Amino acid sequence: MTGRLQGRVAMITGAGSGIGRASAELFAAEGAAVAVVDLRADAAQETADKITASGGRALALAADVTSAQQVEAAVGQAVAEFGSLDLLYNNAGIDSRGSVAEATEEDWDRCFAVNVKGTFLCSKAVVPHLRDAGGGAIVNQGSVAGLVAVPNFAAYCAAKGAVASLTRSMAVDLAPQRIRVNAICPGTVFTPLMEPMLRARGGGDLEAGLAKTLVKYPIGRLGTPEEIARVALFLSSDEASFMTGSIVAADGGMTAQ
Ligand code: NAI
Ligand code: 1HS
Repeated sequence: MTGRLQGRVAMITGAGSGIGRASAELFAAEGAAVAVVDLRADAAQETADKITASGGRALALAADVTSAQQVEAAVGQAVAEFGSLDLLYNNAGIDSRGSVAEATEEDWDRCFAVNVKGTFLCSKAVVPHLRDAGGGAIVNQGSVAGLVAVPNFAAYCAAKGAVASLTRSMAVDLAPQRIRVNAICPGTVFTPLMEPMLRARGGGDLEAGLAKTLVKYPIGRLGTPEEIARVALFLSSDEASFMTGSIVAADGGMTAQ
């Protein structure tokens, strides 16, 4: 199917890599003009170049989602380029390893700044434009770690739990303005974010770390960025018109056990 986002304008954060890049490419292939936001300007540009090379519309924007000023500037540039905004995918995130005893205050603050405050700041900056457009959809990036405990991920589990709570709160507050808000909770997807964690879990051996992780997944494999992108596409599209406040696991059965 194509054209599910025809005529829409989407902003995707953390779109220079992994799930965000796959989503930007898919949204563009489905007809959206995409504002590709990332902390790393070169990575954002690479994603935007891939989209334009395939005949899509994209604008690369360098911004740190933890900075209100940078987020507002990026949103302003996106609206100046594309004329409006209909969709936001709050995908930018970082992990944070360690139990409460091991994690530092800096780990905790940075984890919450990117995953939670970033979601808040981007939503705050985008909502007036969605309102102007007559409504829209926001997808927040949660994690299975926000639904169940993942050992030695204390700050990350807490931050992704907060993203799920924030999603419900936003859904209720923004429903009268015809803005739907849902969250995706992916299980492990092999991206640059996860590789160090998998290696550490295997005592430095990636294959051993993968084997220890796979036992948690009834489906017998990890996810792919494209599989999560397809969930984000569905939640962003009119096909999900009766969904808001939903926390959707996309995890190969990991949290079903
Ligand atoms: P990734 O590391 O491949 O990509 C994340 C992108 O976000 C990078 O390009 C990075 O530069 C950007 N970014 C980081 N901090 C930023 C900031 N302050 N402002 C703007 N951009 C920033 O990560 P991946 O795996 O694609 O993860 C994307 C999201 O999915 C994250 O929220 C992550 O927590 C979540 N997630 C990932 C899972 C996985 O197994 N890979 C599983 C569940 C959730
Ligand atoms: C980083 C991402 O949100 C996944 S949390 C780790 C889940 S598990 O596969 O190690 O149980």
